[in-house]
Amino acid sequence: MIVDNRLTGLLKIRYPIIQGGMAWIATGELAAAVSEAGGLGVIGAGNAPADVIRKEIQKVKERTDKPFAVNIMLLSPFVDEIAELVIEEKVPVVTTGAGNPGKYIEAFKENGIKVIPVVPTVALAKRMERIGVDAVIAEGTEAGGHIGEITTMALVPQIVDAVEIPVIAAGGIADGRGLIAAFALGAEGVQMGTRFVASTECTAHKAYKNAIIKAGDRDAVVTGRSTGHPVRNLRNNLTRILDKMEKDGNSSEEIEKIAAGGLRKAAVDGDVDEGSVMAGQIAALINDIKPVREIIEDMVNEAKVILKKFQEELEI
Ligand code: TUI
Repeated sequence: MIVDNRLTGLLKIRYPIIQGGMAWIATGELAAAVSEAGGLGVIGAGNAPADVIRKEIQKVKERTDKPFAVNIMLLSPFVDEIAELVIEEKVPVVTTGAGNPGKYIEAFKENGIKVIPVVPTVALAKRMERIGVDAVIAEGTEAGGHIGEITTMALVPQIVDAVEIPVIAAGGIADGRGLIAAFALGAEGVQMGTRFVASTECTAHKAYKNAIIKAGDRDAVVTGRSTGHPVRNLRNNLTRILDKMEKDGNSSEEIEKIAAGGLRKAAVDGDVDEGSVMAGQIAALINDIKPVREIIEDMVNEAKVILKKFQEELEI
């Protein structure tokens, strides 16, 4: 089975399923597993320097000859050296997050790198198309981590109507129903983060994965709205402290000091009480940890069943 559309053609992948480029979580092991299973695996560069990410790229190249990507987090202090690294290592695809990748696009294009930015608004999607990106990821506010304000349901069709390039839906997608919904909105692919955290191959701490499994529908909360840096995390001691600091009118610098290093604390050390457990609203739908290949194949099979049922029900 293969999905034949513009996105799978562009990226040379079997299924239009892209893995989120999650800092501290999207390591070479996870990225290689997703690419080997027919999706697009993504290494999350986060705030790491180039020498750290070079090792993750080597891991992927050792494990698979299929295409993969590096996600460049544009707020990183190492963004320039990561941009040079992906060119040097001939990484086939770059996704970007948390900003406007404009100043790097020309160099990436010159080196044959496909560029796919995450966009939280229609305006940014249009701007990105104008400067020549290959596709956009329309990420709704349901997503985990650093987020925009518009829901996936409202954002995806608006961006689909505003641009000609392929649109990938992200935020709130974890199974075949989400895949079909995204395609119904006009997307040609999906990006999933939280679902892939709860996978066998993901190297995040067991406690982080279990926090996702245990999460209920109201547990993925947003902090930092008032300071202009909204981030979605699973509710814990840290989110309660950050909430209180915001209400007490602390400056964004003071709040950032408390939040800094929180993702490493949760994802690597397994401190899910005091650390930052970034996850999307769909965490509550995820009830098992399974191999990446199963996540992808179950999802595509579920999508096929949904379509068949609908076709049978549809009176023409
Ligand atoms: O980037 C993400 N998710 C992330 S990045 C991250 S690391 C971090 N941690 C704490 C604070 C800040 C960052 C954790 N999760 N998703 C993609 C994404 N990009 N969501 C929203 C955006 C975005 C926002 C504004 C993209 C572009 C943008 O442009 C603003 C502009 O410059 O026009």
